[in-house]
Formats: sequence, C-alpha cells, structure tokens
Amino acid sequence: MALLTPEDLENINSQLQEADFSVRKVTGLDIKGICKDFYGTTPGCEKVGIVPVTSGNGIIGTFSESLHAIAGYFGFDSFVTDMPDVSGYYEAVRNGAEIILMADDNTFLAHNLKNGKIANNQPCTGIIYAEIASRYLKADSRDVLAVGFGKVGFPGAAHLVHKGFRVYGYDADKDLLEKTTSRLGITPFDLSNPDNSKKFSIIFEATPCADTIPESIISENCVISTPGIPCAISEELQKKYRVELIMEPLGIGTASMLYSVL
Ligand code: NAI
Ligand code: PYL
Ligand code: MG
Repeated sequence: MALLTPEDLENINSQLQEADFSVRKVTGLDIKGICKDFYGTTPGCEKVGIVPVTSGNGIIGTFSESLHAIAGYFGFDSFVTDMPDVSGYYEAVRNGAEIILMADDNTFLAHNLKNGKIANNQPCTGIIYAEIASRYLKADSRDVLAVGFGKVGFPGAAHLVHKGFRVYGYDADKDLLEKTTSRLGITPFDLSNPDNSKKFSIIFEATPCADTIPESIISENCVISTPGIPCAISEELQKKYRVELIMEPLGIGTASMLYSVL
C-alpha cells in the first residue's frame, strides 16, 4: 500500500474545507450530507478513540492528530491515546471510546464497539469517491471512466456499476484489467491507446501514480474524483479544462468509515 507522509497531511483542516467546497459545488451536498444520505446515519455523541500503531513502518507523524482533526470536523468527539498499540487500545476502551480508529501499514479500520460494525478504509474510500462522482449535477451522460482497480478502485468501480452507470475502465495491470472488466461488466478502455479519444465528464481514479488521465479523454468541466495520491491530472490540464477536482488525502475516506459504522 502507498503510505501517507506527514507532508500529505499538512494543513488537513484547510484541505478538508477545500474538498468540502468542491464536493458541494459538484453535488449540491457537502461531505457530511453525502455520507448521511448514502449511509442513512447521523453522528450522535459517539466518542472516538484514536490509537497510534508502531508496527511496520511505524507512526506517521501527524496521522493520529489528523484523524483527531477530521473526527472533530465531522462532529465526533475524539481523543488520541497516550500509549500506542495494545496498551493504547486498552487505554481507549478504558476511557470510554465507543469507536476505535487505528491503522497499520495494511489496514486502517473503524470499529464500533457498541454495535459491532467494522469498516476498512480502502473500500469505504473507493465507494465514497465513486458516490461523489456519480452525483455530478452537470454530467452530460451516464458514462463514467474508472481508472485503477486495486483495493480502493475496485469497490468504487463496482459501486458505479451497481448504480447503473455505463462504466469504462482501465488498469495498467493487463490481467487485472481483464479480470475486473469481465467480472463487473465494465467496458475495457485502453488509456495507453491514443486512438481511444472518447471524452468523459465523470472520472473516478484510484492509482498511486501521477498524470494517469490523458488530455484526449477530458471534457471541459469534467469531474475527477480521486483518492489516489499523487494527483491524476496536471495543474495545467486542470486549469485548461476547468476540471472539478475532488481530492483529499484522508478525511473523506475517514468520514465514510465513521458514518458506515454508526
Ligand atoms: P493498489 O495498489 O491496491 O491499487 C492501485 C491500482 O492502480 C493497481 O491495480 C495498479 O495496477 C493500478 N495502476 C498503477 N498505475 C496505473 C496507471 N498509470 N494507470 C492505470 N492504473 C494504474 O492501491 P490502493 O490501495 O487501491 O490505493 C490507490 C491509491 O489511493 C494510493 O495512492 C493510496 O495511497 C490512495 N489512498 C487514498 C486514500 C484517501 O483517503 N485519499 C485512502 C486510501 C488509499
Ligand atoms: C490510510 C492511508 C491512506 C493512504 N494510505 C494509507 C496509509 O498511509 N496507511 C498507513 C497508516 C499507518 C498509520 C501509523 C500510525 O501513525 O498509527 N501506523
Ligand atoms: Mg481521499
């Protein structure tokens, strides 16, 4: 998994505010509104315990503090434990946490200890970014391009198929592309073939690579909803085609996880 860096999480509050502004512009609802509508839940006064985890590559400076800021932004009462790992888990439960947030290098989970619901960041992120893309108010058709069918992209692409969109898809891994398109009923769309010049107004991207979206397939004012870091499109193309970009490193996916376990 591509791991976040402290630089990705700099100014997380302003990143969230900007993302919220863009989500509202694209869908008419803010991130809270989308989560509430999609999961049918609203936060009460659930207490969220955030447990730093030292295994693998260890603590990412500001990861836990960013989760604390994100939980607060979405109306949850949260605290970061002093101790990491098992001792931190014990501390969180002893101090009244009802929802636990914790991540190692492979899994970032939200676990609601009251109702037993558990969420994984990857599908929750893919699904919410796909949901945001699917709500684009000015979309010119129900055609969507999905790029990247990994742990985040696959659930997002599947979500778009289940919502009845005509999904075109690409992954640089040819075997995965073939398997996923046939499994989900997606039309393969080879972005490396310059003859493929169909234009899209809705694009969902989830890869760890930059500049995955070529100029030839971008329509003016399209939405690119992308959890993938770094950005799928250059600033130059973004400006040239007035792209509505939904991209934020941690908060949208975390909101999706928290609302999904209520
Ligand atoms: P993954 O490794 O499971 O999947 C990535 C997929 O992208 C692979 O199938 C790979 O073949 C494909 N790919 C790579 N380069 C490509 C290219 N140039 N064109 C088309 N396909 C390409 O990774 P995962 O877990 O799905 O994560 C994807 C991205 O999302 C990562 O950058 C990760 O850091 C980010 N992420 C962001 C979150 C957020 O809240 N913003 C949350 C979770 C992950
Ligand atoms: C959750 C993110 C989104 C993108 N990549 C995922 C990642 O960076 N995972 C690793 C999280 C490790 C957190 C570390 C800590 O500070 O507690 N163990
Ligand atoms: Mg994100």
